[in-house]
Order: sequence, then structure tokens, then C-alpha cells
Amino acid sequence: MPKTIIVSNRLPVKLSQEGEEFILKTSEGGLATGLGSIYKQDGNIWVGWPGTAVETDEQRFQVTQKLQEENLYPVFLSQEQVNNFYEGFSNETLWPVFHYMATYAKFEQVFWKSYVQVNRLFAAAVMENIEDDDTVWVHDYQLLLVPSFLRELKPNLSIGFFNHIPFPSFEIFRLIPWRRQLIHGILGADLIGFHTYDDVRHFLSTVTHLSGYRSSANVISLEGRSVVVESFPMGIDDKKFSSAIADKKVQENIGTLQKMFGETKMILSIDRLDYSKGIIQRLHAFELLLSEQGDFKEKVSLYMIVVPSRDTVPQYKELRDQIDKLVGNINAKYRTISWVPIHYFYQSAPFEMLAALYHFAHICLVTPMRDGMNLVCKEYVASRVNNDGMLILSEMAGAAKELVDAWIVNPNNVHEISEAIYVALKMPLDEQERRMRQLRYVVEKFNINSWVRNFMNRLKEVKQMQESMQAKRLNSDKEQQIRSTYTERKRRVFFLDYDGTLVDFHTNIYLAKPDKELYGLLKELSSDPANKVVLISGRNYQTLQEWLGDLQMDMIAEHGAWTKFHGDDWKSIPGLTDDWKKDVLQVLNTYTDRTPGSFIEEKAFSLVWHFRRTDEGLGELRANELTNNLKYLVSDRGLQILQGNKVIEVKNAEINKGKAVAAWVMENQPDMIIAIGDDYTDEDIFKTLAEDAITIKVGSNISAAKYFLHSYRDVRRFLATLAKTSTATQSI
Ligand code: GDG
Repeated sequence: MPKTIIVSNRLPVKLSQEGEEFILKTSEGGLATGLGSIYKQDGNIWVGWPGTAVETDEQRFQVTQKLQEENLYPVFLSQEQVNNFYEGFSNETLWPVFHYMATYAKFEQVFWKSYVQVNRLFAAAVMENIEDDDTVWVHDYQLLLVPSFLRELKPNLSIGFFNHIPFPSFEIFRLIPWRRQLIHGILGADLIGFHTYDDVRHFLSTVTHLSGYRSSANVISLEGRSVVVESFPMGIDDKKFSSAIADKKVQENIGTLQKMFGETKMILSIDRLDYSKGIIQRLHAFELLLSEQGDFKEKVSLYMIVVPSRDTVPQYKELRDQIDKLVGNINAKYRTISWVPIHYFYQSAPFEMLAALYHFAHICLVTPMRDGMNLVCKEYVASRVNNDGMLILSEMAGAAKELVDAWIVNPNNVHEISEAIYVALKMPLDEQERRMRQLRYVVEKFNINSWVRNFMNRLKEVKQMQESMQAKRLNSDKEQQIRSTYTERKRRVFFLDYDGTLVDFHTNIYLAKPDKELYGLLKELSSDPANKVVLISGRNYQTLQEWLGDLQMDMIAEHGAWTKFHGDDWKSIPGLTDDWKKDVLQVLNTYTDRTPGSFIEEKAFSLVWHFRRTDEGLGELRANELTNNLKYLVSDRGLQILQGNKVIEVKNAEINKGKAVAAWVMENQPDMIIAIGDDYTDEDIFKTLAEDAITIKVGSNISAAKYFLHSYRDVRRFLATLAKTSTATQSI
């Protein structure tokens, strides 16, 4: 039976050594709980680093055996690999860049080399366990290269990838010297998940800037495979927190807190020590409240847990010192005999204490500078079984996109946070309850189980979509069938689009002239008496005439506005007008002035605004604006707006390539039709033609066409093999 393999940097266990023995303790982390529903099932496996140095072969054997009983499989790392791969590249390069703290990032070649090496180790460990039809789910920024390493080793594998931390905007990501390799690494996956739509957007824009692959909506078309990118906001095990209140130890802890605080309201703050968490700003905000709102002295305290982390790294050590100092100063300045403003703990709390704190706190203050999701805020909400309490949440946490009924703040704005605490302290109970009910609804509905289910179901769907597209791929068997029909037929026609189909796109449209190879190919095809070649393009007829006018071909220009049968003159469709051009031109001119690199192409019955040479992003933005603007102008005038490949075209609505092709077919009655195009204007051709026509889309498999080819190079190769195929002789 096919199995699922989870891969993450850390295994969901804590490994410790007692004498000669290694002891395993299951981790209580959210991810471990959520994925427990998967990896604990028979046959499934979780691959990862056990987190402790295991030196000798004998010890490694012992640990491997122990882990195997729990469906876990270890990747052992040397101390040097831990230093360079984990602490180095993962935590000192990727972590700061992905959290927009690029000045903290170190770009060291030794870190990178180790990162590649260790990612290969992880891929190899997966391969040791893999069988055909298995699914692999890779987690987080430590393993960005693993998807592509797996893809190299097993091209048809079903691979999901989820990034738990934010994905930065392209302008930040591009700072990394190995940015292209990282993107290539992630794109080995079939489904790529992030917490928020903003992360998805940043990732897609980075891919289009760095890789040259096209993306349409959230699907990236690679050669031979489509990759889907989506947001899957991670949830928590809500029941674990809502039911914790019934636990005896939790009750005892709540009792202790009640004694400790009495009537004083408690604000809770819990983070791992990290510069992305906004701890310093939070302390300043609390101090501001004490200094500006004297009434709150002795009435409110901050209970701050900072979980020790990475404190051998200088920036972390510095942050720890800063926190110590600031807490010391605030406490020294404001404390009274019976009251301490800040209860600060640089240590982690056991679960029973954590649950008691969530249950007891009047306010939970979560103000990270950046956070992929942030689970603490969701855990607080899940623990509020009485529907009271206030959550103050940074807009920079992924969770803010879902928890819209929290009090949302900008974590850099100390005044705003301070005011938010004030508002939260004064908030009437019914308003607290209204907000908390909404928050609890979200946290319960989108919990960890639904997160896992959604991701895995989507991965299955993506794989099915890829397979159905695979069926469309023009492979050698299908080509062989086409060739055998080709030899039997005597009245064959080729409808060929030009740009993107027979030649690559050029930033200067007038440079896309046919090269020798193409010219020779078209000549060979069209000189076969059993063939008719019809070039059908959106270009103006003058250019087509100049470039290819002396070949024995029929040509259709401006999407069908102009036609020329071989040996005849160019003729336009009767009754077309161009009196609308003046008004449209005026609008296009304003956009051209505002968008460097764009230009207007004027044809007899259409106007085209080109933005291939503009800045990525800006062009698309202006194109959307322009389309909206034009909509009003073209209504009731019989015009149509076409959004093509980096172009917006306005033309008469009654002209389209489909109609032109239908008229040609009616008149000439061919017995075999081959139509090839890349643009969505070519979709009209594919839709018009009868079932038995061979329709081929270039560059994408999302099309009404029967088959697809990757690029103009494949089209030329395909046409060349047909041209060489022995043919019958009668002409049409
Ligand atoms: C990444 C992303 C994203 C904290 N202190 C104690 C304690 N905790 C537990 C909390 C919570 C977890 O640690 C921290 O949650 P985060 O959301 O910050 O998650 P991370 O694993 O640090 O980070 C983050 C997350 O992945 C999931 O995708 O949300 O944005 O950075 O579960 O309860 N637990 C105990 N004692 C503590 O003192 N027992």
C-alpha cells in the first residue's frame, strides 16, 4: 500500500542519553500532534534529525532501532553540519532574510555548501524508505532543496512542500547569493504551501523574476509539470487547549496564579527568544502605559515568558541582555512593595503551566515584527472556554489574516500597542465575548486536522491534474499515429500561429523575423502538393507579407481582419470600421507615457499595447488598470479587449481567428487539419474545429486543444518530422 513520508529538520521526539541508553520522549509540538494522524499510521514514516549528536555506529544503530518502533527514521548530523547547515545557513542566512532582517544575514560559502550536502542527506534518507506511488511531504526552510533532489531521483514522485516561516518579497529574497538554486529546489514539489496569500504572492513573483517560468493564477508551468502554490493557514489542536482546564495540575496552577495576582489583571506574553518577535517594542509599549496611565499601577502586570533559543549567536545574546536590562529598569522604576510590573522568565514552562496561563490571562499580547503564522495566539483563543479575554495581535503575524476579531496593531507602533492594552483593559465583557466567540469559531473550524487534510487532499488533486495533463502531452506514440494518418491523407491543412508558436517572443516585436531554419521548414511543408499551410497571426499584414510573402502559403493577418490566398492580394473583411481608434489611442497614449518600456502597435483594425519590456509587475498592474478603463470605452461599440501574452489588444469583436479558420475550412474542405497556437486568441481556433482535427497548444496544457507541446522548438521539430514523412501526392 502506498505510504506517506513526512520530512522535517527535527523529528517529533526529544532524544536524551542516560548512561549508555538513549531515551525517547515524544514532542508535544503542534506539528507533531497534527502530523501524528499521518506518521503513526501503519507503514508511514517521519524522516528527520533526532536533535542530539549520536557519534558511534553502534549508538546510531541503537537509536535507529528505537526510532523505528515509533515510525521514525533518523538523519544523523555531525557537529560541523549542525554548525554550518542548521545554525549557519538555516538560522543565520535564511531565517533573518525571510523575516525581513536582512542586515543580520550572513552569506557564507561554507554554510551554503553544508546546506546542499545536508539537504542531499535528507533526500537520500527518504530514498532509503521510498517505494513507487508513495507521497512525500517536506517541511520548512531548512530543507528547501530536498524537493528537487527527490525529483531528480524519482521524477514521478508526489511531493508536497510547506514553508512555516514567511516568504519575503522578491526585493529581499534576491539578496541571497544562491537565490536561483533555492527557487529551483522548492519547485521540485508538486504542491507548495504557505500560511498566507501574501507569502504565495511573494513566492510567485520571485519565481517569475528569477526563473523565466510562466505562472497563471497560482499554477507555475515548468517543462513537463505544473506546480500549484497555495495558502494553507496552519491550525492548532484546539481540543488539547480547551480541555486542559479539566486537568488537575492545570487547576492547581490556576489557583497559584489567582493567589499571586489577586485583583491585578495579567497580560501574557510568550515567545521564543528571537529578534523577529518584537519583544523590546512590547516592553516599551507596556512602560508607556505605566508612565501615561498612572491609574494602572498595581492594577496590571505583564507575565513574560521568553523561551531560551540560539543564545550562542551574538544577536540573540545581545537581545537577551537588552531584555534583561529593560525589564530590570522598568521594574526598578515602577515597582511597589506589593506589586511587580513585569514577571519575567527566561525559561520554558511545562504544558500544565502554559495552559493555566492561557486560561488565566486577561490579555494575550502577541506582537511579532514578522511571523509565518504564530500559534501562541491561537492557543490562547482555544483556551478561553468562557469566551472572555482580549487578544492583541500584530498585523505582521500570519494569524492576523484569519483572526480579524483580535485587536490588530502595528508592532512598530509602540503608542498603538500601548493604547491597545488600555482599550483591552477597559473592554466591556459583552464586546470581549462577541470577539472571542468569532475567534474561537475560526480556531476550532480551521484546526490542525483540517490543515493536514486540506493539504493532503490538494496534493492528491494536483497529482491527478498533472496526470490528466500528461494525457495531453504530444508524446512519440501519438506523433506516430499522426504521421500514419498524415501519409494516408491528401488534402491536409496546417493552421499555424506565428509568435510563440513558430518563433520565440522578442522584446522588440520587429526582431521576431523568421530565421533560416523556419523559412526552410515552411517552404518544405508548403511545397508539398498535398499540403496547404495557412499562417494565422495577430500581426499586421504588411509584416507578414514582408517576411513570408513569397512562400506558397495562405496568410491571415490581424486575427482574421485580412486574408490572402496564395497568388492573390490581401483583402479585408468588408464593413469593418476604424473610427473608434482615435478615442482608444488617447487612452493607450496616457498609459504608454506612464509606463516606461511599453509601446503601441497600430494595425488597420486593431490597436495593441505591448508591455513585455516593462518592469515585471508594473506592466501587469497597468495592464489591469488599462483593461478596466477600456471596458467603459469599448462597450456598445462592437469592440473586444484581448489580454494576450504581455499585450492588451483592442479590436473589432466580429473578427476572430476561429471565424477565419471556419471560413477557410468551409471553402477548402481539407481531409486532415493540424492547428497549432500558443495564445488565447488561438483558443477560438481550437474550439471551432471539428473533433477529428489535431489541435496543439504551445507552452501550456490548460487549453481546449487536444495536445500540447512545450515550446516553439518542439513545434519546429514536430513539423520537420511531418515534412520528412512520405506523402501522397494529390493537392487541394
Ligand atoms: C514556526 C514559525 C509558525 C512556547 N513557549 C512554550 C511553549 N511554546 C509553544 C507554543 C507554540 C509553539 O511553542 C510556538 O509557536 P510558534 O507559532 O511561534 O511556532 P514555531 O514552531 O516557533 O515557528 C511560526 C509555526 O512554525 C507553525 O507553522 O506559526 O510562525 O516561525 O505551540 O505553545 N510550549 C511549552 N512551554 C513554553 O514555555 N510547553
